[in-house]
Amino acid sequence: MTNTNEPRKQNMNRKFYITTPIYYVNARPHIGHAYTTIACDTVARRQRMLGTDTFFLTGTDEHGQKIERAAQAAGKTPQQFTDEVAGEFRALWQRMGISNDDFIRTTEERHKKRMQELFRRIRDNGYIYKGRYTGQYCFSDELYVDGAKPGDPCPICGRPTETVEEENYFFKLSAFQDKLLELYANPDFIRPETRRNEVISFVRSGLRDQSISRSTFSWGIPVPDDPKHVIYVWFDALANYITAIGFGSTDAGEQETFEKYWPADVHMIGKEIVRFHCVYWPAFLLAAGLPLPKAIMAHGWLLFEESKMSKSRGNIVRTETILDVLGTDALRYFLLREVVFGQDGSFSFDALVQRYNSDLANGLGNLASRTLTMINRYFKGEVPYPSHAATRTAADDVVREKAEWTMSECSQFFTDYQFSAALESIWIRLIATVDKYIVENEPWALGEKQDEDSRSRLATVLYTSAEALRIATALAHPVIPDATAKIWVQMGLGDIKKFDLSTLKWGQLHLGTKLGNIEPVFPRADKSAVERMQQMEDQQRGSTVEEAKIVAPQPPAAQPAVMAPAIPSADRGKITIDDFAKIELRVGVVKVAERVPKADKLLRLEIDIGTEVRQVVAGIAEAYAPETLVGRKVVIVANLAPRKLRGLESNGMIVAASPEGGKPVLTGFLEDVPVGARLK
Ligand code: ME8
Repeated sequence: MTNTNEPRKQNMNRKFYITTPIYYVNARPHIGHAYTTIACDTVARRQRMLGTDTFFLTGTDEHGQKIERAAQAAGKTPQQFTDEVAGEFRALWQRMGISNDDFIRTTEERHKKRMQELFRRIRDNGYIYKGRYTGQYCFSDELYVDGAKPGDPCPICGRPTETVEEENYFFKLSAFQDKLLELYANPDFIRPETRRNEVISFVRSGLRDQSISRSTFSWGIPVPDDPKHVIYVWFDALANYITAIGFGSTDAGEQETFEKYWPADVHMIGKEIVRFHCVYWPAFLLAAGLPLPKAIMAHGWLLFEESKMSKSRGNIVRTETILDVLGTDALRYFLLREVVFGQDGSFSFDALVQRYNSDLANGLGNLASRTLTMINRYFKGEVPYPSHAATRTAADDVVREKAEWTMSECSQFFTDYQFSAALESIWIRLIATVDKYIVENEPWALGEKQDEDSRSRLATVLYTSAEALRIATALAHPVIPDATAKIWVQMGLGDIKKFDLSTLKWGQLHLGTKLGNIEPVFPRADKSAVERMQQMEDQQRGSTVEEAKIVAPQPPAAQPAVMAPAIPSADRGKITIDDFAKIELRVGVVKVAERVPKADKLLRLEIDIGTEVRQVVAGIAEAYAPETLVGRKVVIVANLAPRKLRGLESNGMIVAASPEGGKPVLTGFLEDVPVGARLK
């Protein structure tokens, strides 16, 4: 269990169970993963603040052929490999202060046993049978692609599917078509509506039984009583939502936990895995006779350089870069404010820094520091109270009304997972109003005067501002927990986690509350922040460009890799000659070389490889001046999927040795070699 130190409140008669997808461990975490986790963490924190008994689950999806292949490519056993990457996810969430109550790994014994129990239950209920599967499969998405022909692309990622032919266990998905359609009649079950409509039309078009086991590799959970088969990774993964909270356990306490929290109140997911969650998962549960989750909320994709951020496209942004430069709250605020939850949204460092400065440094941060500093200066650090009714003005009431309005609409927006609208309400309706109020009422001018009316008016203005600040801080706490906790302490209010959000109303700030030490919570970021983050990311990507290491082989287009003979365990981590043959290394000659603006490490090259001239962006600028490269022969990986670096498409990878701690050294030949020659 992690981060269970949230104080629980008295009013715990309601429960809330929320989950993230469990992330594949073939790739290091990036801000796409952080996005869903942050959204769930925000909801969980808000529920806890409202006094709800909340359980927040995340974890890692560690079985299946994709992971087995990634481990092989890294020269590790699957267990070593999954231990490492799962550790990175866990460490990142801890660093970010994610308040998950548990972290499930599908390779844990508790999950394996309970998953097998679910399989048995469904089989005993008559919904599993043995058959033969011949068809197309996408290894990247671990997806059976019904109706596809050999070589057809995967509908999710677009990679070529592979032909799979094997004896499998099948799940009678076709038996659940009507029940599923009945379920979707509830408009809250799948959100947003676009996703709901897609699912309805998919199910209406007819459901085919689903293969739920594989028998040509072994990295998975054995099928009970037939260990030649391993359970299909998606079936295994979906079950985490119940195994983690005690389904199938023999322990009475764990059974109680399951009874208490299941069904989930919401499974939060990205839109590409809607079908698994809205069709297969409810059908599995129906087949097992278990209650169904109450809602599935699918958000859109974070895009970077115009396409979905993902490892395979090579356009990921690492979370750590943003944490190092701006901190967790900045990332949380940006993602939830900038992207309309449910729709796709672009990420850029420029937009991140701009939001940070305008909304956090100049917005909430500035409101807190100027209000509290003036209370310190003019009232010896104690919250003043408006004493004379005669000095009150309509402007004070406007602030109060806006605060009340914000509290009420925010609550609805958060309940509907409209994070961006909730934050807009806090910032535009409330914080901007108070800022204007302060400017118009000039407390600094009132502070210079000693007459009783001016003192009274000053007290009113500062009380009103501080009270609005307190309300904005409480409402924003689930989104930006660190900074708001600090402001709360600076306001003399103690531990914000102990505050019961359900009681929030205007006027709770007590006269005479003694302020704490005042320090800025969001120091302004200067222009170099964007460059620093970009450089940190370029270095990461540059290093993968520079390294002459052979990357994990992608599955071949038509050849069924599952039919290939298994690699003996002593040779795990090695690749076969066929794997090597998939990498097309060719001799090219550099025609054009120039620096990439604002990227110290990158050069843009045009390389003639005999049949065409390719643009390649290479991280070798610190080792080679562009003019020394023109006319030089180099080796490039010619069949690497294109990717974008600094907005430039890179079509191939230049091969270089990367001495430890030194600069990259390009490969070359002692004899003359014709352009286009292949290295084999
Ligand atoms: O699909 N934008 O794992 P996964 C927004 N193991 N969200 C993104 C994103 C992006 N660019 N990239 C990733 C799997 N995500 C399965 C899930 S659940 C039983 C099994 C987030 O590692 C988003 O939540 O590919 C997406 O659904 C999830 O990470 C996919 O993670």
